[in-house]
Amino acid sequence: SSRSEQNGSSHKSSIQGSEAFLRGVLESMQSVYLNRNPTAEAILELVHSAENNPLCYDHLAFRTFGVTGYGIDSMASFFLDYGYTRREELRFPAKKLRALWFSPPADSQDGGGRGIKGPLPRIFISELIVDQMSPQTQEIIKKYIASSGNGNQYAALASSLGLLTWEKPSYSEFQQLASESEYAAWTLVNGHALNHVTISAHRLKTELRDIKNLNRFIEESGFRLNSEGGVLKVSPDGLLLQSSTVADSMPFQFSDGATESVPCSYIEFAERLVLPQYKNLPAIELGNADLKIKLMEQVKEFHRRDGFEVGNADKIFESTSKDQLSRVG
Ligand code: OOG
Ligand code: NI
Repeated sequence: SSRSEQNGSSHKSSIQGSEAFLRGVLESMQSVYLNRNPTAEAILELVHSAENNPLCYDHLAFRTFGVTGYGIDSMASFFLDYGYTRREELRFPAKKLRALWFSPPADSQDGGGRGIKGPLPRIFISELIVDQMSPQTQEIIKKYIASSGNGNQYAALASSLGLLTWEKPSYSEFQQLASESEYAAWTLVNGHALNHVTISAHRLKTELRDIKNLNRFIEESGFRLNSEGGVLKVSPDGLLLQSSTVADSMPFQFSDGATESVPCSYIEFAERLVLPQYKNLPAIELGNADLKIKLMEQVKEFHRRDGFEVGNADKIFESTSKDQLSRVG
């Protein structure tokens, strides 16, 4: 049989070699994520059925401990090897975090499907600046990192298998980290697991392509959105709009036998508006609704606001915080 049949797709420019492997790894990371996070799974299903159209991912995000060899680079190396390009750095001094984002290979395929099978997403990887933590917290983080051996070289593998590369911590160690940095505590128990996937709102086809409608739809369907600094996070230029759910939580069995609920992952939504220099594409001026829709379809991702925004991200990090998880209503 032909290669495209073997891939389970009738797409004529079937995806080959390294890109197929990259997509396979992302699929595995996603299946770990969907198994652990029923809210994310339900929302993907809900938006997909409301749309009756394939949905695309804007980005995927990971967290790491910023200790030499274990930080952003440990996860980034996989994406760099598979054609991603390093982009801007973002700093969060109050949270003692930094992040980098990576854009997908320019020559990658559209994918022709939904989610991971669509256009390849951006990648957002952050790290805790461990040497700015208290000595106690640093000691715990370094102990678990040491227990992982060369685990730092297998961050992507661990993520796609849903495994921690280090031993399970005790509950008191988790609490010590949580008292100082909820990000640190999250990373200790979730490791390299996908922190969130982000639905690309502007690439939806129904009125849900407007993130305000999407947010209303999600809330009316009974899901809670992260309210930190307001549900809708807007960049200073007004062109990057983001929102996210409050993370699901899961029982975690600690090494001392205690089983306690810990935050897992969440799902995010992002709408990227058309950049001012492309605003005057004829579509906008014509006032002919049919023509406008047709021409708007000519607007490509590169015509839109790219990248991330510190002010938005700072609030989105709170999607796994105790404050948001324990919020009522
Ligand atoms: C990442 C939060 C920031 C974005 O898109 O700006 C973010 C995290 O919670 O690890 O996702
Ligand atoms: Ni994000």
